[in-house]
Amino acid sequence: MRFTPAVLESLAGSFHHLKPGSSTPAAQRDPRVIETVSRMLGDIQSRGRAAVLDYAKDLDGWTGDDVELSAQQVADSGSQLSADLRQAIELGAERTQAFATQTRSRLSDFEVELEPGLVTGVRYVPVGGVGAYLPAGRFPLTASAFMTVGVAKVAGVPNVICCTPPQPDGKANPAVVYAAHVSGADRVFVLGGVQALAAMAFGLIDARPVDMLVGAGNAYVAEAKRQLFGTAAIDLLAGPSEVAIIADDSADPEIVAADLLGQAEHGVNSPAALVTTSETLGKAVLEAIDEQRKILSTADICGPAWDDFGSVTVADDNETAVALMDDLAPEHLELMTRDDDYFHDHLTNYGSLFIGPWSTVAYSDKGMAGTNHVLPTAGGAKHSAGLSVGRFLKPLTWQRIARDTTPQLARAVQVISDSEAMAAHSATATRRLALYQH
Ligand code: HSO
Ligand code: ZN
Repeated sequence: MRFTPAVLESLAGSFHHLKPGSSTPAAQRDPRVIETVSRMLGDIQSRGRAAVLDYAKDLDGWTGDDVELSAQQVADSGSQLSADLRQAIELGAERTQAFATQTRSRLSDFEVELEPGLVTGVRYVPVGGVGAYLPAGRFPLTASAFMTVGVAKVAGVPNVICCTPPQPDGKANPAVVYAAHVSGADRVFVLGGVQALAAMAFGLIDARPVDMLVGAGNAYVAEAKRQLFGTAAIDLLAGPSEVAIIADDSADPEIVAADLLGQAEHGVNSPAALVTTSETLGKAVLEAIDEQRKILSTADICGPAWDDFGSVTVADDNETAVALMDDLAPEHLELMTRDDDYFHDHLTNYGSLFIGPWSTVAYSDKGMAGTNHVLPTAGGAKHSAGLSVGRFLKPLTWQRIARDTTPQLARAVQVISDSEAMAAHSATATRRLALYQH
C-alpha cells in the first residue's frame, strides 16, 4: 500500500502528512524464495509423493504414516475445543456461507435472443476440484477455512480438499481442522508449505489434481501458488494484510487507533493508513496509538509495523480524501465520518469497505460479517476484487443459431475470413449458406 508520487504531485497543496510512513515495497519477490520454490516443485514433479513426504519430514518435522486425517479425526477435532470456540466457529462458517449463498443466488443462468434465431446464454458451472491452504503459523487464522472451503462448497465444487501445516507438536491445529470440517471440506491433510500446494496441484494426495488453489500463506506459499498458476488457477497472491481509514472530526480517536493497530498485528511489514479531514483527530490518533500499543501483547509486531509503515495524512476536503484513498487501494477500508454515504458513492478501489464506527475489519476477518477476508493487497484492489463464490464458478457461454438466421451470420463471416485468408473458416459459412439456399 503506497501513494503514487504522480498522484501526490497532482494533489499537492490540498493535503499534508502528519506521519508519512515509508511506503511498503511493491509486491517484491525474494530471488532466494523463487529459486527454492522452483527447485522443490521440480523435485516434486519428478519424484512425486515420495518427495512430498520427504519435505514434510525435513521441513515440518512430520512423522507418521499418513498425511491425511481420517473422517473420524476431522469430525472429532471439535471435542478438543472449548464449547465457546466451537460455537463461534460454527457461527462464522454459517454466516460466511449465508452471504455466499445470497451472492450465488444473484448469479443466474440466462439466455437472450440477440437477433431472431440467434439465442445465446450463460450457464454457471463450478470448477471440479479446489485445494485450500489453511495457514497455521504464529496466528492460525481459523476463519480462512470459511472463506475458501466453505465458499467453494456453496458454489457447488464437488471436491474440496485442504492442507494445513503441522504445529510444533506435529499435529494439525484443531480449531483450523474443525473450521474446515464445518465448512464442508471433503478431505483434510496435515501438510504445509510448498509441498502442500504441489501435492494438491499435481494430484499426489488425491486421485485428481485440483483445478484451483486458494488461501493465504507465507512468502513460500505465495511463490508456490505463483509458479503453479497455469497448472491450476489461483485466487490471488496475498501480501501483508493492510488497513486504511477515512475519518473526520466526528470519529473516536481511540477506536481509529485500535483499528489501525488491529491489522498492523499481522506482521512487521503490515501497513496502516489514516486519511483524515481533521488535523485534531489525526494528532489524537497518533497519541492514542502510542498509548494502546504499550498494553498489547503483540506490540512486538504491531509496534514496529506502525513505526515503519503507519501513516497519517490530513486532507483539505472529502474529494482529496477520496483521491488519496483510491490511489492507496487498500485491502480493508473503514469509514468513520459524517459523510460515509458520500465516500461509499465515490470510492472505487478497496478490497472490502467497512461503513461507520461499528463496522470493524476483525468482524469480517473472523467470519462474523459474512464477507470474505481473502482480499487483494498491495494496490491489487485497483484491478481485482476479493474471493467470492463467483470465483469458483465458470460462466460458460453457449449459442443456438437457427437455420433461418444463416444469411445474417454467414455472409459477414465469409467476408472477414476471406480478408484474413482463412479459407477453412470461410468454408464453414459458405457450405451452410449453400445448404440453406437449396
Ligand atoms: N486480515 C486478514 C484475515 C484475518 N485476520 C483473519 C485475522 N484473522 C486478511 O484479510
Ligand atoms: Zn486481519
